[in-house]
Parts: sequence; C-alpha cells; structure tokens
Amino acid sequence: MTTSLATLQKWVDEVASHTRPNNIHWCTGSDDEYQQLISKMTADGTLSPLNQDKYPNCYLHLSDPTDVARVEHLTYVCTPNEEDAGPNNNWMSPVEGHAKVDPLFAGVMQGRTMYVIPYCMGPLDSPYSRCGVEITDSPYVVVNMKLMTRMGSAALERIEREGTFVKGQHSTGDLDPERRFIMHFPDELSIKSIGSGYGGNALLGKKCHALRIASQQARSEGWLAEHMLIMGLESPDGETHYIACAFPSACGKTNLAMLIPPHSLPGWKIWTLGDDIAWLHIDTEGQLRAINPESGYFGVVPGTNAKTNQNAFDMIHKDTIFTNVGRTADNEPWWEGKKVGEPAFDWQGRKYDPENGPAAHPNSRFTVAATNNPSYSALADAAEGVPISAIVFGGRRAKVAPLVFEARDWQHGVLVGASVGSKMTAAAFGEVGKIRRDPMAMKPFCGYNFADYWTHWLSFPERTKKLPKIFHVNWFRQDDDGNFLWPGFGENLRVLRWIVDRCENRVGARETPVGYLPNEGDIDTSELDISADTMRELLSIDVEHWRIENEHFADYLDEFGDRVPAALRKEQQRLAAKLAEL
Ligand code: OXD
Ligand code: MN
Repeated sequence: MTTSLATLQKWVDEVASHTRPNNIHWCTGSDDEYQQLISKMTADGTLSPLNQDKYPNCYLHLSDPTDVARVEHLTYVCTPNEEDAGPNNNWMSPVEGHAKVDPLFAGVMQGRTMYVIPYCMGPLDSPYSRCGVEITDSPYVVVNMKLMTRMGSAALERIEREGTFVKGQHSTGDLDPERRFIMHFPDELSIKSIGSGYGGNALLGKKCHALRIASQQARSEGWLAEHMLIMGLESPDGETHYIACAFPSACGKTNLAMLIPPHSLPGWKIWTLGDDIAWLHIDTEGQLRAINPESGYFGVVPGTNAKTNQNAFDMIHKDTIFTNVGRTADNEPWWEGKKVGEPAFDWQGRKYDPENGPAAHPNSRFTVAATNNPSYSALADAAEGVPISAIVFGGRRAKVAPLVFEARDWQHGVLVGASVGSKMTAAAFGEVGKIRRDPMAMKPFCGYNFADYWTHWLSFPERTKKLPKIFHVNWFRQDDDGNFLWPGFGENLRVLRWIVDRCENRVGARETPVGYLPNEGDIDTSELDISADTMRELLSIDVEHWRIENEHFADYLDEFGDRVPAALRKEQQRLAAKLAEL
C-alpha cells in the first residue's frame, strides 16, 4: 500500500532513504496484521506468550532495563524562540534539534522493517479528532498503537482527505540512553524520537502528539488538550454527568475512571470514556465537550487487583500486552499488589529473588483496547463527545490539600489547577517521592510556556458563559503516623456525588479562603468505617501549611517572569491576603 497524498509519500520516501530499512510496511490496522506481528515477535523473543488458558491472547514484553519510563530530561520542545517553550520545557532551536537527532537516524533501520502507521486521535468521524502518521522500526510500537489508537486504512483515508497530519519519526536505535532523545517541533507539526521503546517515549500518538503538539494547536485554535480522564456518573435515577479529572502520572486516573460503586451506594454506575487524555472544545451552544483521543489504555500494573480496580483486573485477563511484569511458575503475569499467586520470575526474566527488588517494575504497564473494559462507554466513540459538568484537579499530597474543595469561579479554578503539586512517581525517570509542582498535571506534557498556557485557560470565560465548575480532590491525605485517612478507590464516588450535587446546586458549602468545602455531613459516609473526627480532619484547612504552599507557588510563578498573566498573580495574592486575615 502507498498513498495518494503526495506530501505523505514524499516524507515516507525521505525517511526511508535516510534510515535505509530493508522493507516498508504500510499498516492497515487489520486484526490479521496484528496477529502476524504478534507471531513474528513471539518467534524472535520480543514477546513471550503468557498462560493462554488463563490469559488468552496475552503477551509479555521485557524491555531493556534502562528503558522503563518517560525520560523528561531527554524530552525537548524545539521552537525558534526559547521563551515560547518556557522554563517548564527543555529547549533547543529547531535547527539544533534536527542536527542532534538526524545523524542518529542515519541508516538506523538497516536490517529492519520500517512500519508506517496512519492513526486518528479521536473518533474517526469527529470534527475534534486529529490525525498523524508514525514511522517506526518497532513492531512492538505497532501493536501497541493498534490497541491505543484508531490506526490503519480508515485513518489513512481521513488523512488523504484532509491533507494534514502530524509527522512522527521513531526508531528504537540502539537503546543507548546516551543516544536517546524525544524532540518536538510544534511549528512543523513533527516529532522525532530515538533510542527508546517505552510507551510515553515511543507511542507518538500519546504524550507527544495528543498532549505536547496538540496543546500548542489547542492554544491557537481555542480549545484545550489536557492530561485528564473522562468519566460518566449515572445516578440511580438514570441522570448521567460527565467529569474530566487531571491527576499527575500514576496517581490513580485509571482506577478512578473505572471505579466500581461500593455496595453501600446501590444503583450508581460509572462509565469510562478515557483514562489519560481529554480534548476539550466549546460547541456551538457554548457547552464544553470532551473527546478521548485514545482508544486504549496504557496503565500502571502494580496495585491492580479485584479490590482496587476490578474492571481493570478483569479486562487485562485477555488480549493484553504486559510490559515489565513478573511471572508465576504457571506462566501467568504477576505484579506486586496482585493479591493472588506467587512470583517465580521477575521483570528482567531472572528467577525471582526479593533481594533484586520487586518482581514487577513499579512502572510496569498493561496495554489493552478500551472496548475490553466492562465499564466502557459507547459514547467514547461519539463524534460530538460528551458535555463536561465538572473539571477536577488533584495530586498525591500527605498534608495541605483537603479531601475536596470547589473553586470560587473559573479564574480561581485556574489558580487551583496551576498550583497542583504532587509526589513524583515511577512513571518518569527521576526522584520518586519528591514533591514537585505539576500545574494541571501537565508539567511533563505542556508543549509551550506555562505562562501562556495559563493565559489560554484564563481566556475561556470570554468564550462561553457555560463553563463547568472546577474542583480539587486529594485521596492521599495522611495522619501523623502516615496512615491514609480516606479509604479511596470505590469510595471516591462519595466525593464525586458531592461534586455533582454542587454542579446541580443541590447542596450548600462553607466558604473558606481556599474555596468552598463540604458542610459537615454532606459527604455521605453511611456504612463506612470512618469517624466524624477523621472526616473533620480530612476537610480541614491548615492555615500555616497553606501560607507556606502559597508562598512557594508565588516563587514558582516568578520563574515565568513577566509572562505570568496578571489575573493569576491577582488570584495568588488574593489567597495570600485571605490567609493573612486568619
Ligand atoms: C502515562 C504517564 O503513561 O502519564 O500516562 O506517564
Ligand atoms: Mn498519563
């Protein structure tokens, strides 16, 4: 297969003549193609079949041990002007960026097949969707892209019709961390990634296109590309509200998006639309609507069990690619927190020995099509997306942030989102456990200067009067002995109910300097083993902690200099003044 689109053919020819593959395969996205690639990879050892009786169509990939997470320190935004990338990104000029990676691509595909993957981020017939083409020498990337995106012939047809697409050039290279770069060229709508096969670095439709490049496009076109799950909450009366929640990587977006209501809240249903990325547009009626550009999940495996996330636990029992988990003697995948079975081998293929650390890498992943999820919402495929009632920010904080609060208005909500801080997790190479600022959970993903990004967020009240309310949640608050105060998981629905009730003006709230908090008793704790004192602590504001937090945030804003929007500074100062009054 080739293409009628001359610009696409020309680019594919150019990449081929530079990288010199043995042959070129245009991906159709068919199930046969998927199976053939799986067979090829099981034959050459890239994948190992797992126990096919208990895990039909499931395979294990063990990556190079140095290639297990996103590499933020090797990820660059290449804009002509450094200021446009901002202090939140590593920067190189486009000339320097190309000069750095192009030599690494020279001849890199010799002896390999070059795969051309046309893909569509979002439903194939949605006006909000955008397309791209990834060229890669990794069949592992191809099968992951098949599970994660709408890829193949139908996407190519749309690309040929539209004539525009994001160009993503990827090679695993020699996997040497010294020759690993993830470069973005937003003005050219292109990405060049070399030296890594890991999801966020190599599945270019995901973080590189759907967040870094798309966030730039969204800014100039008046929409938002966000690191948010999308879920629907259906009440026992059959009323469904959709919410979009931004939490940093590995902070429970997948678990929340697939939440199973506890027995004590009968009649509630949760529908999953997405677990990682939301594209938000204002429709012709002024309503904010969301689509999930992806069609599969690339989720963190450890901790997934029948109690924490029954839906995920069930869906990964078939048709799943596991990366970097351990195995039982019976060849079933095994991970810490699975609660059943024993590890016999670890994620490096060694006989399991606790001295070597966990059996599954803390950032081991499952890749699975979204349709495998028992709570999958058919509206995930709706061209028009779903209307959003609430935007929810959150992070992993032991102190400071209460269980839930509501922003006063949109402008205050932008401050709430911009000041998100969270403990770092294994999803990225770096200091796990350290608190870092992660505005809107977009620190690793905003493809341009955060100051301009906040200005863009602040412009939304000029576009519509019907914006959703903004909230902040923290499932991770701890007591002085380090015990979690809130049970989390399915019980989080109790908090989401309060959020929906606030959106519908069905419940009051108490005003505090940080925002509106639930009145005592308004979060339903029936049949929950939690004392009134604990609830009070969960919903308390420690003024001293907040003052320090707000001062840190003011210092953080200073890093962005004059570009920080005045309205955001004003919100920060307003909070400082209110806290000072107490
Ligand atoms: C992810 C991440 O993989 O945020 O979704 O790292
Ligand atoms: Mn993510």
